Amino acid sequence: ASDRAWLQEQVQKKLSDYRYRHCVRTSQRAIELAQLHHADEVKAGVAGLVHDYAKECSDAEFIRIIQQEDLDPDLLNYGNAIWHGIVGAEIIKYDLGIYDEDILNAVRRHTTAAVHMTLLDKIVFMADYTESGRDFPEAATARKLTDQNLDAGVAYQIEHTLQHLLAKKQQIYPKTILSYNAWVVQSK
Ligand code: DGI
Ligand code: FE
Ligand code: FE
Ligand code: FE
Repeated sequence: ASDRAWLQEQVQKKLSDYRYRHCVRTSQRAIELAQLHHADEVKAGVAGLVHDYAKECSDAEFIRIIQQEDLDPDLLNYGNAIWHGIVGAEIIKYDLGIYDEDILNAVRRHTTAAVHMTLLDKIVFMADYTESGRDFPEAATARKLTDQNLDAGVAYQIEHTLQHLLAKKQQIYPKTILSYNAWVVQSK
C-alpha cells in the first residue's frame, strides 16, 4: 500500500489538480531536504506526497472522525486548517493503509509544528513552506535558510505564519502558540 505510483494516483483522485501538484512538489522538496539533512528519503517523499491528502474533506467527515476516534474534543473548536493534518492522519490510515507513525506524525505536525519535532517532521514542515510553487515574499529567504540550517527554517516559518495569522485576526490553535514559544522565543 506504500507503492509510490499507486499512492500518487490515490492523492491525485482525492484532490483538485492545483493541490495535487502542490503535494507532488512538496514531496520533491522533502526528498531534496532529506538528502541535504541526512533523513530517510523514502519516508520524506511519502509524507510530503500525502501531507494534504485530507485538505478537501468535508467538515462533517472531520467532526465524525474526531468523535469516533476519541481525538481531543477541543479540536471541534477549530476548522479545516487545523483538522486536515491532525485528523487527516487518521484518514490517511484508512484510505492509504499508511501506519508508519513517523510519517503520520509528520502529517499531524505539518501545519502547527510542535515543541518536539523529529527530523522528518521538520523536513515535511519546511518542504510544505518552501516547495518550488510557493511565491509569497518569505519563500526565497525560507528556502536559503532551510537548506543551510533546518531548525532556523522551522523557527522562521513559525514566526512568519503566526504574524500572518495575527494580522488577519485568525484563531490561533494552542499548539501553534506552544511551537512559537519553543522555537522562536527561546532561540532569540
Ligand atoms: O495546507 P497548506 O495550505 O499547504 O499549508 P499548512 O497546512 O501549513 O497551513 C494551512 C493554513 O493553516 C495556513 O494558512 C496557515 C494556517 N495555520 C497555521 N497555524 C494555524 C493556522 N490557522 C489557524 N486558524 N490557526 C493556527 O493556529
Ligand atoms: Fe497543509
Ligand atoms: Fe505547513
Ligand atoms: Fe501543504
